[in-house]
Amino acid sequence: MTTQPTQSTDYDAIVIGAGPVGLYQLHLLRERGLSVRTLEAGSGVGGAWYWNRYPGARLDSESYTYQYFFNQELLDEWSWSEEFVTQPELERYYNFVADKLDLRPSIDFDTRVVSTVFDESTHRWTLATEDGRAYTAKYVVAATGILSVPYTPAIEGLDSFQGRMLHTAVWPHEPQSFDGRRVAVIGTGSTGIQIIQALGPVVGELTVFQRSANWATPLNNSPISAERMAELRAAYPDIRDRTQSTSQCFNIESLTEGALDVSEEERRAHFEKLWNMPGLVFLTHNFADVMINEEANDTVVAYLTEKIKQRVNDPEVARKLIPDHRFGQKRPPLEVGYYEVFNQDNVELVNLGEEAILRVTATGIQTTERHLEFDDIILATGFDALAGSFNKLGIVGSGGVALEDWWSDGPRTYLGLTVHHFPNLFMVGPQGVGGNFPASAKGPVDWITQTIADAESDGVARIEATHSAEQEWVDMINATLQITVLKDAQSWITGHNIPGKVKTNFTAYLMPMFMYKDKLASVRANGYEGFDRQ
Ligand code: N01
Repeated sequence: MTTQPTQSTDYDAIVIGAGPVGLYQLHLLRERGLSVRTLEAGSGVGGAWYWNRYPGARLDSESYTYQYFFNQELLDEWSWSEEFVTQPELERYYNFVADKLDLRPSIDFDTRVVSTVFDESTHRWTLATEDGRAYTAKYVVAATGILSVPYTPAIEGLDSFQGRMLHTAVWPHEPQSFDGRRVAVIGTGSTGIQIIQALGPVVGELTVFQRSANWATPLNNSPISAERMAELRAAYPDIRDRTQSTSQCFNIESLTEGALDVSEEERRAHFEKLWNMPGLVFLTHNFADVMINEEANDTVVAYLTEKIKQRVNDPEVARKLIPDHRFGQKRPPLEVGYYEVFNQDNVELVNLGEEAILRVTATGIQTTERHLEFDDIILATGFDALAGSFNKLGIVGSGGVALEDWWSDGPRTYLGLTVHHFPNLFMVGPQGVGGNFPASAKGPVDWITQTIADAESDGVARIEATHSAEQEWVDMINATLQITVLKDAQSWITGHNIPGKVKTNFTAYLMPMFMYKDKLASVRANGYEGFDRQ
């Protein structure tokens, strides 16, 4: 559904993006009585869950931990069909929320922001859209998501392919059949793994081009019966509290003891338990030291290596599927029968480290060894993550400073929400929110709302992070990285997925989320410490 702007294009606040974070932000600011407009590039709500509609797209947080908890009617009237629901159900959920809260009249769909410029004399932002419209607002909240700019690698000849070429992050709305077809999938991150296991049983032939293997662990999904749904509903207050008090905003916490503090038998018993539990538990319910102690991490790696070898029939294929990075250095995907797909006669795994892609041709892919013919090539090659989502908005702040230039050494933020030189601009961006994203974003979005409300009631024309507060935050982010196994990670979180993107400043807040929320509260309690308010 498309809503064209019909009224004034001057607002108190503009929210960019109608995904899980943007919808909540729009609702809160509207409730505070501000005039708010949301600008959304897609034709519908849901953000990531609007765009990523490839076969097999599914949550890896428990559905009922990913939902909104702030509104009782939403909780009462929505039921989940599975522990981890698929994209269509989640897209329906965000449509249900948008209708229930009557958000749609405040959203301009098919509206892609291409420039966001601060006016020093009025302290207001002017936003321009791809189709030439303009909006002005005192405040801008960029809720564009951290994984929203699809990345297409510069492979020679990509445009010359005469078959069907698809990118998972901009998947067509029309049903796509793969029955009996010869399909290539490039990329084996969370997305690639989900689509490979979904297509494995239906395609004629499947060739998987893998640059890096991944430590995928079982999703252990199950349907939610009426009885289970009733139990969950009764437990919602506890679930809500846990998602607001655990390190990663999941429903579960890490152990307190380290992997090396227990006997080998106890360690193995815990790993077996995790193997049979639903969800991201190898990250969220593992020993306390797995992400900070390489020896502890090695014990997880050894356990998961054994599992891959047990599940893949051909030892040579199993060897290719065993990653050469530490557990958790890339976000671990969850799988349902992924490894067994490679036991099928019609599936081939091409390890790009041993057989590189030279070019795409009109009929297929030329590697260093041979030419392979395909009907379809699927790019599951991920995103220009984190900074990429914000650099795309053409943000130019105070003194004509462009965000892209200010971030030439990587993201610089204060609290993962604001940037020096960019007054009255908030973003749910790098160096802040993480883990179970909507749950983790709740506190920061509440904080942004309160900060704007306080600025309004205090008669503040502009609020801007100071340079020193920002530098301190960046230093803390970079120092924290050094104590974790992520320090030599190669992933979208470090920019290694894209040639030339790796920068000095790290992108993620790695401390427990409850500490982050405490920090936000103390900044406000101390009169917006670290901000210049005029
Ligand atoms: O993207 P990715 P994603 N030639 O960057 C490969 C979330 N998510 O869309 O690892 C060949 O992880 C690249 O190789 P390498 C989740 O947070 C959640 O899969 O860079 N291959 C990699 O294998 C996730 O982490 C769900 O060496 C190339 C793949 O493409 C994040 O989104 C589902 C290449 C990209 O993997 C991103 O996941 C899906 C090239 N030139 C995603 N360039 C849930 O379950 C890149 N690759 C909720």
